Amino acid sequence: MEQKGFTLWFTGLSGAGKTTLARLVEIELSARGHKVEVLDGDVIRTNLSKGLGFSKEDRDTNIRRIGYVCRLLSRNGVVAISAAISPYREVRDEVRRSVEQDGAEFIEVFVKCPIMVLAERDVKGLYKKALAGEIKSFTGVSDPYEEPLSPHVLIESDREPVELSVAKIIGELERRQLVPTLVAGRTEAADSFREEETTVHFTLFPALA
Ligand code: ADX
Repeated sequence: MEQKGFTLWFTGLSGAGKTTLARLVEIELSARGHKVEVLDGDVIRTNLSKGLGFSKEDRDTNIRRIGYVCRLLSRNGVVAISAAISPYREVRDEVRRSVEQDGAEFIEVFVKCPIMVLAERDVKGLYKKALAGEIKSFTGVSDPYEEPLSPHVLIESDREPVELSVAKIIGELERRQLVPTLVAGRTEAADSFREEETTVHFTLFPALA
């Protein structure tokens, strides 16, 4: 079966879990035979968007660049996964339209987590600094975050185990027939591997099978 490219677009505050989920979904989709590329905000800002800051203009430029790469990948059969805050609705919608223009699907995943929980966890120590006024224009503290109005998948990362979040995302992709559904742990791709007597591990979470 030829794999269809598409764009899986995570959006949410810093620390909400976008990168973790993107990486887990990447592993799962790779195991099901897809070519996958993750475009992570923190990483992109060290290369493709190096030098950009956090003004609205720079964030929009960052998102347009990531969106453009997602578009190119998606139309060439690759699963493009974006994990950037992408705080502005209008630019997210612009990217969605450009991906769809080329005939690929764009699936928006909102990783929702209350700011109080994020500030409490503060894995990178940035919320403390932002709340103390040491970082200006910090998303959710002193800079806007526009929640998606109707995301395709809603993840409440402070309330659900990560396995459930991954299952919800994979479930949405299966429902759209973008990824093969596992039947008792088997897929078409898996069967063809078996014919070649190769052992492969298909899923990260057997409970999904
Ligand atoms: S976006 O707004 O342009 O989509 P992006 O996802 O690339 O943001 O980068 C966000 C990351 O940059 C955060 O996870 C955090 O580590 C870091 N960061 C540094 N300064 C800020 C800031 N002012 N607002 C948000 N994130 C910041």
